Amino acid sequence: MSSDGETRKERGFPLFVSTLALLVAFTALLAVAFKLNSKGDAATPTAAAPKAATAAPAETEKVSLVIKTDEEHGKLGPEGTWHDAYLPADFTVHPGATVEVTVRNYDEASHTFTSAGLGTNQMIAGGSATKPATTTFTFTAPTKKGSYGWHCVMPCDPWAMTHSGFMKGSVQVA
Ligand SMILES: [Cu+2]
Repeated sequence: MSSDGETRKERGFPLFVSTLALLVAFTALLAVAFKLNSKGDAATPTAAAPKAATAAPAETEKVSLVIKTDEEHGKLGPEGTWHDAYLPADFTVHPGATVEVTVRNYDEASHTFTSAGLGTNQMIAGGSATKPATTTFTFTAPTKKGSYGWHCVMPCDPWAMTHSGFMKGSVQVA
C-alpha cells in the first residue's frame, strides 16, 4: 500500500464528489419526506378512518349444535335408555357477545331452543336421519355472567324434556 501525497490527493477528489452526492441525495430525501408529511396533514380526516373501524367490530361467536333422536342414539341416559338430545346441550359464550347458533336437526320432529333469560324462543325445523334441517338464529348474550337455562317446549321425548343435557341445558355466560 502506498501512502504518498499524490495518491491521497487523487483519492480526495472522488471522496469530495461522493460526499456532495450523498448530501444532495439526503436533501432530496428530506424534501420528499416533508412533502409527504404535509400531504398527510391535509388528509387528517381520512387518517381517522381506521380508528373508527377498530372500535366498530362486534364480536360474533358461532355455536354449532346437533339434534339426534333416541332411535339415532342421541344420548344415553343414566337409566340406560337412549334419548332425544341437543349435542351439546351446554355451551359457553362471552358476556354481551352476538351468538350465532346453527342447529342441524336429524329428527323428523321439530324442537325449540327456548330461554327467557337469553331472550330466545327459536323453532328448530324437522329434518331426517339422512338429511338434517339446518336452522340458524342469533341472540345477544347477557352482559351479566352466570348460568342461563334453556329448554325445548315441543312435546318430544318426555324424559329428555325434564333432564338437563338432553332437551334442556344451560348456557354459561363467562
Ligand atoms: Cu324437543
